[in-house]
Amino acid sequence: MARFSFASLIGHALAGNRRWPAQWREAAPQAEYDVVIVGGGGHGLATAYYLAREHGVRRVAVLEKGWIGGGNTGRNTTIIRSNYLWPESAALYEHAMQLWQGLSRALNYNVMYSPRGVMVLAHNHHDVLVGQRHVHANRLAGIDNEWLTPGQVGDFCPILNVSRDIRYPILGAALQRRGGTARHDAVAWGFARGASALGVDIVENCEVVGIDRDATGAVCGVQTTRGPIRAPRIGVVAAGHTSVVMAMAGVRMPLESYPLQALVSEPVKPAMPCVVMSNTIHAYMSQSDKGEMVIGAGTDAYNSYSQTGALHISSHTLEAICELFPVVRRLRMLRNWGGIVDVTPDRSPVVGLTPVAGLFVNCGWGTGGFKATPGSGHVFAHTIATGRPHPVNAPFTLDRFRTGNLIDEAAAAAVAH
Ligand code: FAD
Ligand code: PYC
Repeated sequence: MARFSFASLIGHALAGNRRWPAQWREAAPQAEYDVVIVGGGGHGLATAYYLAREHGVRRVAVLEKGWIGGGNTGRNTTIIRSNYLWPESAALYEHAMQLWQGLSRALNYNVMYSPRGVMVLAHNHHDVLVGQRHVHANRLAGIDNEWLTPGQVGDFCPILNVSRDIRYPILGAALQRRGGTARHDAVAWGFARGASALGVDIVENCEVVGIDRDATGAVCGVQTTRGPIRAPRIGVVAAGHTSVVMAMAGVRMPLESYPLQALVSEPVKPAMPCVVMSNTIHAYMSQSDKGEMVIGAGTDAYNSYSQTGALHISSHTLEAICELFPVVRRLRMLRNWGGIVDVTPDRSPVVGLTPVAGLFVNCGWGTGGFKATPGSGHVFAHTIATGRPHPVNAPFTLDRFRTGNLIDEAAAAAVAH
């Protein structure tokens, strides 16, 4: 019988969702599993789903300290795109893009994937050069991306102010037409329901507070607020808190945590046909299916674990948004919140093995991991099930910070620079 935890319902209410959560089976923790996943965000749930579906590993527990999807998964601005610069990243995000296209059907759950086009604006000569370089690199890698003149930008998004005499004039834009959005909480619920139906235990209100290692140094279980659990394989997918969890196994991570915030307006009739991003001025906008303008800001300047964010950051974003989209000036903002993102030195994720046997890590997605959710779960499940990386995540090792094989995506990673 399906049961819903009180925390789930409160969480959904706080997040402003009026729809009842999907029917996954919330389980009590067992004493032993084949795999424990630490973190019930989209990436952790997707990993569990693909472990069960593609690798037949069904004695899996997803341990979540709060409610599923209550971390960055339920707090992001839902932009999906694969227009990253380097071939390794383009392959990773394109792998996810391919899965997004059939995800609702695969999960039998509408994740509301909407490829309405993502436009990245250029406001100065440097932006134009960087944007055009991305367009060329993407096309060489077989990924759609095209350069638009200011006039074409205005045609694609009529509510944008393309006048030359504004503070942040638009000199052109890169457009990925297959880019778009999906409904974030539906992604968590869809993967949770799919995993649960395959026998995965999803345990909410269960914080991992320790990682146990045996005499050989390999992991052998976790300590949680709901008791100890034995498992020979542990996947850490705890965005924002990865360093804290990995330290429990004695592994030091090259990560910094920052608050990143977003806002939504009161709902209005459809006015915004696409997604518009401005990396230079840290302002992003799309319109949700409920009618809210979904607006994203930049990261705070200082490290923190606070799920809010500094007021001057969102004020700056709203000033820029009002100049770019004069039509929204009189809209009232309904909600403002923050998430905690963990950022690596090269702004690319780490998905793979660790120096500790049986311990795997998936982290460092920074400000841009929502778009990767299905692809990340898919390749991480492969890595955990086989003990080897999938070809797509093979370059995203922890070891690259020792060898120097960095994948520098600072210019493509939206707000993480
Ligand atoms: P999360 O959803 O954060 O899940 C990690 C889970 O681990 C959490 O639920 C947490 O409670 C749990 N956890 C932590 N510690 C423990 C523990 N000790 N024990 C048990 N559980 C634990 N990405 C995009 O691609 N496009 C965007 O437009 C975009 N916009 C963003 C806007 C904002 C405001 C924010 C904050 C992020 C944005 N992102 C975006 C980034 C994206 O949200 C994240 O990269 C992605 O959701 C990470 O998913 P996850 O499943 O790894 O993490
Ligand atoms: O990764 O596209 C992105 C993004 C936009 C805003 C935050 N992240």
